Amino acid sequence: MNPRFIMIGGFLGAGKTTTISRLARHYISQGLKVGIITNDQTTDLVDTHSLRSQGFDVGEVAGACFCCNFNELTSTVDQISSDALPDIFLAEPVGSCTDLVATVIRPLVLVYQRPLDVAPYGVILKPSHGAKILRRETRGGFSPKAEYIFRKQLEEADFIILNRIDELPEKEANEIVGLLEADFPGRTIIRTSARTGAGFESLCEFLEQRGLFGQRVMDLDYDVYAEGEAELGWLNSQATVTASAAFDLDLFLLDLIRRLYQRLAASGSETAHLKTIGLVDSSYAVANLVSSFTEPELSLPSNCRVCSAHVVVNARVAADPVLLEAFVREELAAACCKVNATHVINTLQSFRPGRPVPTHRLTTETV
Ligand SMILES: Nc1nc2c(ncn2[C@@H]2O[C@H](COP(=O)(O)OP(=O)(O)OP(=O)(O)O)[C@@H](O)[C@H]2O)c(=O)[nH]1
Ligand SMILES: [Mg+2]
Repeated sequence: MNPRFIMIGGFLGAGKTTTISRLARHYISQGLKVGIITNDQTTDLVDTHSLRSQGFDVGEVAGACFCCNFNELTSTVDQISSDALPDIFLAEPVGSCTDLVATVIRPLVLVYQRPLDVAPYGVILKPSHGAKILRRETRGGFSPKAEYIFRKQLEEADFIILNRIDELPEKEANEIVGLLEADFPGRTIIRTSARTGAGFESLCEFLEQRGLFGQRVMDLDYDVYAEGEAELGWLNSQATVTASAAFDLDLFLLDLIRRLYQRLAASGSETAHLKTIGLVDSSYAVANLVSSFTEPELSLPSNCRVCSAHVVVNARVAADPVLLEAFVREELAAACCKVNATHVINTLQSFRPGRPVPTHRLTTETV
């Protein structure tokens, strides 16, 4: 049997990594071998560290999105396959990318030499920003160009995953489903919680389907897409934090995210996803913020007191990257000061994503 290739899309902070981690655990518990492929515009990706810390076999495509770095995607598939061929690949594209059917799924089917059994393409809807965008609220949130990307991501989906139902009142979930049905008629919508596992039976069932999937090639205005992506400041950084007395790693990360949350809120910058991981030997903790109007949270606690940790910060925020860098440098210093720690920033990249130039773009309607 050819390996199954499951790509899970969705906007920044929608829950892709959490969903992929849960799917990986599910498939592994069935005795299947799973390979995960992460993707980012640059190195030091929190998701890669987080998934590897959970024990998964992870290959990372760094430096550009899957579509612009297609050959790196296929060589990562080859690398993961070199020991033993996985039964299932789980792939997470960059959350500001769209046009993935034409630039990733169809080239995997039509150009790549290794036969893959490509699953229906599911896109996760993030309720915090999604509800505003679907309701066409003009207040708060992102610019129209970033919203264009959000909508285009949903348009090309074979099915839409409404995530975070654990915290979404049923009335609001029903409203979002109604708005999705009006804007994207005919799409199956699956309600899930990647946190609790609710709805995952239906998700796994849908992912098992075979047929005419991955066919929704779209008209896309690459100028608007590029400008929408470039409105985001992107920052990846990795630091070593050291103290003479042990400090609580979870509280440290949460304090750092809270500080950044306050700085970004004060500057009126909308957060797409702010995430940080603290790594110590075999323990790790992750803290996140997924919008300016939700609370920072500790998504994966370590329950550890430590004297030293590697701390990786990833920020995707509608803000000038220079400002973002200043905030991260200042608030990391302040968070360290609070626990009487010193720190060294080992790497830091902050930039606006460049114009997407796909390696392939296959727009014919059928195979
Ligand atoms: N309450 C709740 N939180 C969730 C759920 N799924 C994800 N989250 C949280 O949402 C945040 C973002 O989740 P990720 O899985 O990192 O999102 P992502 O789509 O991979 O984000 P990017 O890779 O940055 O685009 C984390 O704090 C998760 O713990 C869910 O079903 N319920
Ligand atoms: Mg992720």
